[in-house]
Amino acid sequence: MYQATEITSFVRKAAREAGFDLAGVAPVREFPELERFLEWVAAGRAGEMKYMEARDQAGCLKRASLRSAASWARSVIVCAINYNTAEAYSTEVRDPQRGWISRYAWSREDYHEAVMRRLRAVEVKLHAIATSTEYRVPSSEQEQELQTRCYVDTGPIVERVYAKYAGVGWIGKNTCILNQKLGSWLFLGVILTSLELEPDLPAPDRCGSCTRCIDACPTDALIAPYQLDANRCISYLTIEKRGAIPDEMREGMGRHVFGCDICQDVCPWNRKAAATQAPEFQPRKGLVNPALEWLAEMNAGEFQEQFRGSPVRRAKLSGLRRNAVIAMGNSGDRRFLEPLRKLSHDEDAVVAEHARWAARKLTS
Ligand code: B12
Ligand code: SF4
Ligand code: SF4
Repeated sequence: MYQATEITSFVRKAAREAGFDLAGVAPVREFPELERFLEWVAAGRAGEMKYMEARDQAGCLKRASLRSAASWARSVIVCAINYNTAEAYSTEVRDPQRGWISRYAWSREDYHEAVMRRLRAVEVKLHAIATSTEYRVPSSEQEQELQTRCYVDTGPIVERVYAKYAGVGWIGKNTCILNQKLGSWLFLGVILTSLELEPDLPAPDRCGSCTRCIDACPTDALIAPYQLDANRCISYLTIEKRGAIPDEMREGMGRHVFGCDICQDVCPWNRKAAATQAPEFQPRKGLVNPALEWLAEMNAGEFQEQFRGSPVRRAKLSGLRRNAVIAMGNSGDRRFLEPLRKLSHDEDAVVAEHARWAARKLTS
């Protein structure tokens, strides 16, 4: 007898045992928010993130539907883990010589690995239970083998939409998944499965009339409630964007060197967010408010050493140094003029050009 309810409760328990704070199940559907994804890509909001625009053989956007990428999938198990640590907001530092780094990125381990490890633990247990004699699943497709696939970020799926329908949280006006008890400092991970599990109810929207995130965004990236233009988002500019940052965006970036947390810092649902004890998410030495000059002058060897197994590697050395140089220009601290003059002749042309901009900014 196929006991969807029991297997679903078992999965939830397995997720808790693996260290997740939340888990739920969404059915595979063509949810209305996925239409928004099509509009978002068509409007060019993905910037240079070409992987967001990958298409299948029929020319359809892979991420917009699981139909082509995983036609066998019937349910999506969405797991979430709190990564909040007991540190002050990155932008609270007074010292102008220090930068702002988003809290997800100062972690000891890259979240892709930390979350994937836990997903795999759940996946193994799911396989064990689904094939045990007690629960053996007589699937509608005549005992076909159970299929599963785990993703953290890289799969052809808009994770937040499934998180909403799995009851993990609602999609806030800042576009992040927010949970009523835990807030939004959450990483998501998904397990696609061929099992028809019992779905959860979608989480209701609790943003109400609040617009704090939209009002606080320094670069007006939240162009409307629930709509983010990545081209204007500091997170995109500091992490994903290669080469030069458009001139008009540089000032608004403040002293951000990797990622941005402002639209979550201001969210009332994060006021009481608990801090995690998970060792992987505790900050690396020197990374909460890192010294800007240290980052700007970093060489390839130091970068490898300092950021081994860290999400910061994504920006690459050139991107991180470029970001640090912009932050120096935005610091208002003229002690940076001397190092910036040297950096204006850097062998990395991107760093050199941004250093000239920063020096001009400090003297203007
Ligand atoms: C590309 C990407 C980015 C891009 C684009 C962000 C974005 N908002 O799309 C950039 C680089 C900017 C980014 C930044 C961040 N990211 Co990111 N990112 C992703 C990734 C890989 C894909 C996201 C995606 O598909 N975007 C597509 C657009 C269309 O989605 P959307 O803007 O969220 O819009 C949705 C809704 O708002 C809704 N919608 C849109 N319009 C409307 C209108 C109305 C009226 C309504 C009701 C709904 C609605 O539909 C859309 C979905 O189709 C996911 C992982 C994944 N595979 O899903 C991680 C992910 C979303 N990122 C994550 C994180 C942690 C971050 C940052 C916090 C990191 C940081 N500190 O810098 C910031 C947060 C910035 C922000 N406010 O979103 C987490 C989010 C966890 C959470 N609690 O929500 C994810 C899920 C990664 C993970 N596995 O944990 N990210
Ligand atoms: S991450 Fe920063 S730049 Fe991006 S939408 Fe939020 S506040 Fe704006
Ligand atoms: S700041 Fe307000 S509008 Fe923005 S996500 Fe939080 S509750 Fe929603």
